[in-house]
Amino acid sequence: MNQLVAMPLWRRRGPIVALLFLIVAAVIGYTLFKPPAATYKGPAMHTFAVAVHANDPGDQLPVFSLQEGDSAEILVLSKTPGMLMVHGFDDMPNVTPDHPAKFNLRADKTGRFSLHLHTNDGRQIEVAIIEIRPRN
Ligand SMILES: [Cu+2]
Repeated sequence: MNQLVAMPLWRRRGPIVALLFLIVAAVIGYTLFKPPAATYKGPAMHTFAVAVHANDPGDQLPVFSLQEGDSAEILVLSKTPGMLMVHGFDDMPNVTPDHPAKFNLRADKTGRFSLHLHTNDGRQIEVAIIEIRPRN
């Protein structure tokens, strides 16, 4: 008599069952212990937009937050003509009521900086705060 026929079904299928068990164990193990999804932590490019308006001391200004190494392009609209400035950064674009400005910034230093408008008639108007945090 054939010995295989005499064996119980689970013994004849032993290698297949073992393989299935290993596959199921691998899937469960991967599901339980898979590493967290990778998150990009490198420099980022940000775009912001703000409208200039005369403000009083104590008024809340918008805060644009960056991390060191990031870049930002800030679209600025103004009814008052003048030159935009952030002390310590190179870009100083002119803005007029007809031509919004794009202020470009590379966050190569950290701290809180004032984006302000030097108006053509000699005033200074605070526009926004740029906050650059150290990269972890
Ligand atoms: Cu200035």
